[in-house]
Amino acid sequence: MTRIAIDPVTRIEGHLRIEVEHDSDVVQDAWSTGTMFRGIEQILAGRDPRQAWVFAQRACGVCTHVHALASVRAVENALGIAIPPNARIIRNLMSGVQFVHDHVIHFYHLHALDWVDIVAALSADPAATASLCQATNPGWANSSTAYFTEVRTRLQAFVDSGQLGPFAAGYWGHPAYQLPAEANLLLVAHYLEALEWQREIIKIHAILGGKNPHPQTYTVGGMALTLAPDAPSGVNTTALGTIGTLLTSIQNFVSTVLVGDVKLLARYYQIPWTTLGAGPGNLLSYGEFPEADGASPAPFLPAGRVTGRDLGSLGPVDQAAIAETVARSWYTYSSGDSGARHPSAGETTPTYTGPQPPYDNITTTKYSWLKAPRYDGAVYEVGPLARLGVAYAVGVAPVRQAVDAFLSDLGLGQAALFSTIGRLAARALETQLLADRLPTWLAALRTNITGGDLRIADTTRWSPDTWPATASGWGPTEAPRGGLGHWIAIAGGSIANYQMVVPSTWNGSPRDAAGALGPWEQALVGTPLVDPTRPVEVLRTVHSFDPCMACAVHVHRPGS
Ligand code: NFE
Ligand code: MG
Repeated sequence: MTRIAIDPVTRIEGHLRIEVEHDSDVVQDAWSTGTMFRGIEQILAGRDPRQAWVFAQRACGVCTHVHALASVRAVENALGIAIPPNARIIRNLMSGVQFVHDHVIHFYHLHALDWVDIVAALSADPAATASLCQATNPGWANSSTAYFTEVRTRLQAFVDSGQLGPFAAGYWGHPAYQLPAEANLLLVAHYLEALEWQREIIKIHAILGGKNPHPQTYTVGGMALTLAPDAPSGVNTTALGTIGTLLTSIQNFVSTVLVGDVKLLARYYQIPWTTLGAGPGNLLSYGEFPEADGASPAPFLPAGRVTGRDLGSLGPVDQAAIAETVARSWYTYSSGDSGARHPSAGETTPTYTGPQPPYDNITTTKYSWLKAPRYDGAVYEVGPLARLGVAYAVGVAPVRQAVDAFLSDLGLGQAALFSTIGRLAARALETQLLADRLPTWLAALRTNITGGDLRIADTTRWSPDTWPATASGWGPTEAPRGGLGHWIAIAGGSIANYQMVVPSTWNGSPRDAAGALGPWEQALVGTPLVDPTRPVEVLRTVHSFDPCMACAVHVHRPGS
């Protein structure tokens, strides 16, 4: 047995160490370590619940607003506030755009280089790359030989300069890279195009939220925005027109470039990557994008659970069944045990017990700043694969069509979804489903405004005088990386307890009190390593979950 550690894992947000033990070049065991402490939950204690979202969304600058959304929902749930339809639609638009933006950046800028060999792209034939582009991304304008000649020249100049920047220290030339040179050049070209594109489309957040990251227009009870066709600023006719134009750009790029590229990559890597990286095979989604109002509005992507890698299975989500253990995490509970604790009774008491640097070979009982969230004691994966798996199980027609078409295109069965490539495919298909859905939400907003419904927030319970002495609630949302929940307890008008259970805590969790490995850890076991000194295969599977440790890393206390 030999141990290797990747520390830090790069092309993620935050600080992650992955350690694996391999034998005969196959991973036998794995440890996922969040290496910095999270402190937002303590910062929130004692504050005004109406302010919580402003602090909470600073959890992360990558999933830029989802903590604000979960936070206002938690307070609204605790105080029994129903938001008006326009606020619901604007929140959907903000979240939908966040998903699309985040997923595209993940594929091209955080994940592609695990599959795309930058140096090999230099030997591509531009004319053959143009043909490949026309077949992969039909109708996309940048598909000429001259264009790919120019991209190759730009890339060559970059490599010749020795200033590789984001391309430095890659495993270039590694035998696990399986793309032909032309596919490498095509994906490098789209890496660069996606950089330009993302900067434009996220202007929707600037229009609806004032800025990005960390939009400023959330409020408990709705949104704090001017809303009227002829308003001098805010959401007026001009703004709606601009959003519409940007949504068209989103649809074009996603359907033509992103989905084509992910299919191309999946075709070349389906052997062996549709049989590796499975994870726990249990999927959980809170559901998101409510398309109606009232107490239990039907979401576009439904809530539910799938178990045992079986899309025929379907169970409900009851938040009472969620609990976190800290047996292997650097926390203690005041009760002295480290077993299952529902988030409403959660405690965040950091207790670092080593190891000390250089941390070689995890031998300590506790090895992560992430807690271990479980549902009914079982390990669940959250994220795009979970959302689409649950939506498939529920029978959501566009999801079934998209998933079935993808699988039949590649000649794959449903089992292939539970894999590293399955996770990439689910993320790309979800991006397309949302890109196609966003215009319907904009149209609904336009109809409301034109029809004279300008309500954007319910302020009847704004004053703490109207609140009960104590109240508690939870705010679920789906963030790009998966199910996100905030739990709040209010007493005397202030926050008595605040707990956040984030997607990357589910997926990146360490072992629990029962010894069960977290999803990343499980997904790594069984992975063959072509060259253990350059473990690109480990990165492929960990990155396929799109880790964000920043959601687990906000306060670094010197000495802790
Ligand atoms: Ni910081 Fe996040 C998302 C949340 S955590 S990126 O998506 O919530 O995984
Ligand atoms: Mg937490």
